[in-house]
Amino acid sequence: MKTYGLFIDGKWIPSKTGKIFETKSPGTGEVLAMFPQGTKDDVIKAIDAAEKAFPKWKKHPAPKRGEIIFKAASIMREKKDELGSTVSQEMGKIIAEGKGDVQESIDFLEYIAGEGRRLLGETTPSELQNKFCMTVRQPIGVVGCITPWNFPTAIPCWKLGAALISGNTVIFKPASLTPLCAAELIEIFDEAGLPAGVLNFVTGSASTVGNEIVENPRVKAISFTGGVSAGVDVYTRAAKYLKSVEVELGGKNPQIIMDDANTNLAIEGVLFGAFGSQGQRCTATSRLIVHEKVYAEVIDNLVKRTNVLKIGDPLDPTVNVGPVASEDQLKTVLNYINIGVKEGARLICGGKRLTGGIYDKGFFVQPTIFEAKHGMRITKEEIFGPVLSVMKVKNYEEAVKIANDVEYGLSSSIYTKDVNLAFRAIEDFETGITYINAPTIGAEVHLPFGGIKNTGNGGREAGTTAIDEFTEIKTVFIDYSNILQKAQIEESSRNM
Ligand code: UN1
Repeated sequence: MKTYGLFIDGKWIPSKTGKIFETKSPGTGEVLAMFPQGTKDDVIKAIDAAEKAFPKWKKHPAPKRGEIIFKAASIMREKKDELGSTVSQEMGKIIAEGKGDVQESIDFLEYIAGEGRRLLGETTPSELQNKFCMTVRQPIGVVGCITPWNFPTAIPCWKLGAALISGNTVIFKPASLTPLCAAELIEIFDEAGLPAGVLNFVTGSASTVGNEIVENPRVKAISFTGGVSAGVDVYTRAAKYLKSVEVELGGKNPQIIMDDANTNLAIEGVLFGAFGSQGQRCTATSRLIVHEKVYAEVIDNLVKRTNVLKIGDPLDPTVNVGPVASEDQLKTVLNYINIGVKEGARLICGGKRLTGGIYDKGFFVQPTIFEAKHGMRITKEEIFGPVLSVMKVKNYEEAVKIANDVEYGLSSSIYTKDVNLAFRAIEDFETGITYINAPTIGAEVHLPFGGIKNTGNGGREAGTTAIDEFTEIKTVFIDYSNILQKAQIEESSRNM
């Protein structure tokens, strides 16, 4: 059993207290590795190292920074299977999705490595003669990246890749459920040749490690992905120091099936969207809104297809659904199933924890479907598990009204062959991401990712927007006229 340290100033070191915690497989309960319970002092040490490394890293030309990130991507490519298995073992998503998580990491690192040759600013004309105007991007300094367990390699790579290419040095705190995936990333960045102190890794609790990252004024920007209440807490506490903060939070993502849709395709889509990664994606489909004309047919087929999904060991390639990520997660999901039943939603599929044999060792819950009425808690609150609420509607207008009547706004989907309706949906859905004839999951790294309403605070990760949260814009005026030129001052009064 390996006991990891903290990674500070280019070295793996133990935490001062010597306290450790275990990371376990949610499928088998097996302990996979041990990690230090980091302290406030550990974070301060990491900040010292990151501050010391910053001036040199900032001066390291961005394309050269890109070469290191590109190298990390190619090492990751070689280790894709191994790392994909770690993702599945530690987080519980099935192996195809574990490898997908790693592929998304590789894709993003390759994409953002190229950003080293762009990091674009603007040039514009001046209102005065012989004067040149432009903007350049500069790194912010020491930044904090706090990541969730549901995409244990991809989301860290979105944040670390964008922070590093922009020239920042980083304090990285992974979720305590998936530190092993994170540690393997650190080893890869180290092997790729990242200089000491540029990327520092501190494991431990949100209340100690996370708190110090958020509250220490020397950490200039925070990138956080997680739940809404934690996100609000991070955002408000960091506000005291006027830190730049980007939070990516929850979702209650709807898929609409219209009466003209290819219903088989739509059902395949919702199975993947609702039960992929056991519904533990911010983008998971948790509401299915179906036109009354195809409702009976959709329900019938959906239930048939859900009932044959194979639930089990996420490393078994024939398995469709793995365990949920933790005992807490299991409790939350079962609690919501209970709430649904009590609210009077009709349970039409699943609804139980699986027991007996291998199931006793892990946190396995059946993919669950309710026929629900809009307004019930299960149709409004983020469950983050394999629970789908299906609702019947008369027409498109009613569907959109229900789709939008939640606090979140991350992803949405509509299945229709009507091109006019598809374009109306793009305009009408109150979400940051909309899919036409595809499920609510499956974002690609070269496009912006994020949401509106309580899903975030306005930023977008990935895509051309990835570097926005990690760069300051400097506006530059270069006057080559050899005279004092005055902007905004009328010609006639230019005599001073
Ligand atoms: C998340 O759900 O937290 O859209 C991130 C997707 C992924 C990213 C999701 N590629 O499914």
